[in-house]
Order: sequence, then structure tokens, then C-alpha cells
Amino acid sequence: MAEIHKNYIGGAWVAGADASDNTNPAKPAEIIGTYAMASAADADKAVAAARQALPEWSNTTPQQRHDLLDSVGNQILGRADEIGKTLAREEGKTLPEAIGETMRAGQVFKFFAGEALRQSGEFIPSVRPNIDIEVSREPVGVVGLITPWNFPIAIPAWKMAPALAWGNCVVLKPASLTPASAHVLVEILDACGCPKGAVNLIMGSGGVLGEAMLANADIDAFSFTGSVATGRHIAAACAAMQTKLQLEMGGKNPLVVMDDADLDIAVAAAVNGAFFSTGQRCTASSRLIVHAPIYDAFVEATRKTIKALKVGNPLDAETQIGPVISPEQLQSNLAYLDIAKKEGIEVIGGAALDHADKGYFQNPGLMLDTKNQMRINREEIFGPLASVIKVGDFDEAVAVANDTEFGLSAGICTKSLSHARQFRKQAQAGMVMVNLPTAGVDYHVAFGGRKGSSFGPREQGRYAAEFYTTLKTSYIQA
Ligand code: UN1
Repeated sequence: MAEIHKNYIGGAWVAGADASDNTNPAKPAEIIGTYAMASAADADKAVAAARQALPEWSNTTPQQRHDLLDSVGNQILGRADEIGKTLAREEGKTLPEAIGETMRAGQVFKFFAGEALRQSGEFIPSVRPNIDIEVSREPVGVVGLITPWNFPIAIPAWKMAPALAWGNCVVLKPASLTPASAHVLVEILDACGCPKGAVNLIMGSGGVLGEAMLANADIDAFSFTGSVATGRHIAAACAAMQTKLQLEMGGKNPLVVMDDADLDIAVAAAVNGAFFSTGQRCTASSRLIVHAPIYDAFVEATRKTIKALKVGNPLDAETQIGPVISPEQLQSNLAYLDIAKKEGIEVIGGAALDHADKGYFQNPGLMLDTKNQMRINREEIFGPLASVIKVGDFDEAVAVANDTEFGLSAGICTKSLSHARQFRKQAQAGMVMVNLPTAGVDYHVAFGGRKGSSFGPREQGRYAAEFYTTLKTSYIQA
């Protein structure tokens, strides 16, 4: 029998109630490995193990926490090629994208190793005599992390590293489609001497494990990245239990192209933002809002670039776009194309590809001359599809960009300092990009959005302290 990759609870590798095969979306017959599926009881054990480890881990010195995170970061960086290959095989992004994501995970650990040393408080004189005030930060406690399949190592890393840096214990539930990358990450934590129970990994169904975690009052805070529907469900459960919450959900990110843009930069930003990582990024540039005078030239140049993109096996050196994650996702993408066609929209590309390996391949697709009110421009598609919307002037571009229930990232391509400045001020989004794709973010600064995209404090950089610590204000009378 094939080896089963186990859950990690209280520092021990433990079998689950069941197991499932992790397959390659580029070659569904290829099994990457068999992964344990934890039960609801395992989830409770993982939470209990984290709770038990908390007094010791939260009282380690900043040096101890730094050293653990730093060596985890070094290990990840040293094994980036090998881990990236596993990631590409289970998720489907290209090998350079997968290695890049793995490096990002390593850099995140190194960054938060430094943050463990930089923790500080405030000393404030009281308004009353002979009293001093100290405002300090303490760990939140046990944090539940639920992560998506599209960044299967970077997102677990950017939730786990700050949690550990500031003395919290963790229960991680990675997406059931991509357990291998999270498993490797936890193996590295174990090998680097992470204390028993400080990190726990439970793999398997979100319905079973997510619900068990939500019902467990011993989890002090939840950080979730995934769909809007699941996020709202988690929010309702957390509100009822007064559990601290951070949500990162969908996007319908606008990329505005003004007629004063450098056309090459604009096309490169649009193609990268919309189609790289197979468009499976919450930061994807899915609405290309194009100023009428440059519309025809932009569409023509983008059409040429898309036609030349090589869709194929992520491990092949010439591949630029890997497969879609699953047959269900592919069907959903194709259904959106049908919706567009029924509305009379012309579509360039977008067809599913017949492939010898029966992978879930789809050509990148561009929907032309769409209206912002159409369903394809309201809902997140999460595939290699983008739409183009023509606008008459800058003010209309901004109005269309902001006319969405989401607000994660917004971009503009322009050579005008004034347009760039106005757009940065007016965009209702957590992140603004000038002459760049809406996707592709740094690891050391705040990440997150507004409106329906996000809820709670930002992730990443030192801003992550808002979520992973809680304030204490102490009054001391001498
Ligand atoms: C990026 O664009 O570099 O799930 C990161 C997502 C985001 C991460 C995007 N949380 O797509």
C-alpha cells in the first residue's frame, strides 16, 4: 500500500479517519501522494494540543521564536526547486511560478523571524500623578487557519509565520485539493524543532474540519482565505462566539488602461494580471477598463499576445499557463463563457483543450466590449478569463472600476502623473497598482482589501500584528 501522509497533532504524525489521493490537474491519472483525512474528533485533538502548548510557546524568548522561523525560512529557500515542483504538480501553476511562490514562503518566514525580535510597546505618562502606563502586545492564543488551494504554500506561510512570531499556537487546515505543499511546510517546522503542539496540521474536508473548528470555543481567532460564501459563513459563526476574525475573499479587480499609457506596459500588465497562474488569483485583473481612443490598439495587441501564450504541462519549460485546478472549476469557467456568449459578447479564445493527458486545460479567453452590469463583470470567475469594458474618459474609468461589490486590488496604466495620483486617491481598494498588474504582491507590506473582499485587520508585514496580537494597557502606580 502507498504511504499515507499523516496529520500532525501535538507533535506526532497521526493517521486520519480516511485518506484520499492528491492528483495532478495536468495529468489526473498521476497520483502525487495519498493524504490522511482528519475527522472532527482529530480537529478537536489538534485544538487541544495547541491549547496545551500555548503557555510554553507564548513564553519563549523572541530569540527562540526568531531562530525557529529563521531556520524554517532557510530550509524552504534551500529546497525551493524541489518543493516548487511538488506545488506545480498538485496545483498546476508553472514551475517558475511555483518556485517563486515557494521562495515567497521562505522569505515570509525570514521576515517574521525578524519581526519576533522587533516587538515593542509604548510607555505613556498617565494624566494622573505618580502613575505610568504601558501598552503592550500579547499573543491572541490559539489561531485556526483555513487556507485555499491557489497559493498552497505561500498563504499557509503568511498566516503561520506571524502567528508563531508573536507567540500563538496554530491549527492549520489546508485546502483538500492541495495538501502536499502544506504537509512539506509542517515537516520542515517539525524538523527545525518546533515545540509539540505549537503547530498542528489537519487535512481533509472543509465541511467536516472547518465546522469542527468553528464549533470549538478553544480557538481564539480565525484567519481564512477563500470564497465569499464560506467567508460569510465563518463570519456568522465567529460573530456568535465573539471569535476574532480575518477574512480574505474574492476580487473583481479592475485594471484601467488610459490612452496615455505605454501600450506594451499595459498589455503586459493585463496579460500577466488576467492569465498568469491560470487566472486563479483573488488579485487577478479580471476587468480591463480601456479608454476609447486606445481600445482597438489594446485589444489587437492583447489578442496577439494571448494567441502566442503556451498552455500546457506546468513542468514543461515552454509552458506559460498551466491547467485549471479541477474539472468542476473548468466547467464553471466554461459556463461563464456561455453566459457571455448568450449576452452577445464576442470571445477571443477561452475554449477547453483536448490534451493527451486529459488535464483540465483551457485557453486564456478575452470577452470583448462588455458592460460592467453584466453578470460576468459582477461575479468572480477564478479562471483564465477576463473582460474588456470601453470607457469614454478618466472619470468614467474610475466610476466603473469602483462599481463592484469587491475592493481588493485596482490598477491603472498611464504615463500621466495626475491620472495616477487621482486613481490612487479614488480607487476603493486595499491595494493600488500603477503600471503593474493588479496581482503579484510583495511579502513585507500589508495585504488585503475593502468592501466584500476582506474583513478584519490586514495580513502580512508588521500590520499583521493587529490580528495576531491583542493589546494590554497596564497602569502602574509607584
Ligand atoms: C498575489 O497576487 O501575489 O488568494 C497574491 C489569492 C491572494 C494572494 C494573491 N490571497 O489569490
